[in-house]
Amino acid sequence: MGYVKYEQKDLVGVVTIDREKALNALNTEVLADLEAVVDAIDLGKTRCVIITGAGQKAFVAGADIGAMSTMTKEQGRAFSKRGNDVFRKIESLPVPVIAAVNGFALGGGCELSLSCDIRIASENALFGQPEAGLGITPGFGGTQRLARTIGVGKAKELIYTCGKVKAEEALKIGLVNAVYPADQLMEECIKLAGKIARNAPIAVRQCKKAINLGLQMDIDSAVSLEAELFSFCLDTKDQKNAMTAFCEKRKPDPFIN
Ligand code: CO8
Repeated sequence: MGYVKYEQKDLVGVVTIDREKALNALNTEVLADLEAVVDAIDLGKTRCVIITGAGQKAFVAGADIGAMSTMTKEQGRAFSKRGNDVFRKIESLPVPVIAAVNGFALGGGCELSLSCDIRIASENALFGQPEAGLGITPGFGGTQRLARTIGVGKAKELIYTCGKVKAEEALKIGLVNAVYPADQLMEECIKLAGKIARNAPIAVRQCKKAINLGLQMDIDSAVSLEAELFSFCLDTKDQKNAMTAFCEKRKPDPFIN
């Protein structure tokens, strides 16, 4: 797992993509390491995950262009599938995932951030999908997740023009939830993760499931899924703890996993 580090900070897991000399660009080895680290997360003691890039300059500057430059169609298909499988795994983690975008988030880097639940950026972050300028399409879900995140019109504009989006604009178009000075980014992401981790862990997981799965469904099926997950929560120790405390006008006991 040489290219990806993991640190457990109480209930929060911090994943760092660490290939700094190539601005954390994703090649097959980095993707394999990322998958191994994600697979190894102990969900019994983790309520939120943060993904970031090593160094001050880049979150992830894209898929590895050198590696892609000589790929055959079959190798390209396999590489795209590899990235998509890992990103789907991240998107489907039962706990929320925050992208702490600490610099360039281009191509595959922007796509990685889009597979996370929430994006928080440093002031020097730069987003974009430069693929059309390199003679390819986005290949790790960018055409789909960017359109779902910021709307079809703006996503098409960015993808067709290879436009770059600075942090402040990313905030305006809803690509990120907040922007902080670089030296405060991790601290703020840990704070946000802490707010998530303080809530009932079973409920938070069901909320993520309801949003992610529900958005793929028609509205009737989606609200019915929500009702299922809501009623599932009614039978949990977390709900008994929190609602009993409310009725007794006291704080709930800390939620335990
Ligand atoms: N791939 C490989 N190496 C990279 C990449 C990358 N995406 N980005 C940066 N690097 C390397 C550079 O080659 C350089 O290496 P070296 O020191 O050995 O020359 C090192 O990182 C530092 O980069 P720079 O010297 O270029 O740093 P600058 O500060 O001058 O520029 C930039 C920073 C603007 C980020 C510049 O490096 C750049 O433009 N990088 C490429 C960004 C890009 O186009 N990314 C999108 C790639 S396409 C993609 O991600 C497709 C995803 C879907 C794949 C599906 C597969 C089928």
